[in-house]
Amino acid sequence: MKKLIFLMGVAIVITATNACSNAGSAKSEQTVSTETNIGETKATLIVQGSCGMCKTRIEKAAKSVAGVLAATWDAESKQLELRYDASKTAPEAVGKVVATVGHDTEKDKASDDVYNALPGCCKYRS
Ligand SMILES: [Cu+2]
Repeated sequence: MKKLIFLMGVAIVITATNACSNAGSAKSEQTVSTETNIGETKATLIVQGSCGMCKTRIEKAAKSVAGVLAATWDAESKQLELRYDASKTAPEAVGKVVATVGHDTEKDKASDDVYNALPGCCKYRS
């Protein structure tokens, strides 16, 4: 474990060193972070849900939003990982749509009517 932390430290130092040495010179080198490609941005939303049916419903709703390139929800972590075109949509807009199909997000809550209509296995509110 200590070795791993040490290696991570070394990696950070190397990254920092590269950033410095690149600053003045290599103009042709793109400084694209691992989180963002051109026209594609990543974000993670916390979305409440419980089962595989929830996963299908949440991902379908997220992908229905124009500009969303990929959406993957994990039942255990409750994380909805999004890849989207930031010029077309934003995570907040996706969260609103996900809430309309019955799943609470950090900012938007599903209406009681929609929530109560979910199948029993999908009830996540305690
Ligand atoms: Cu479910």
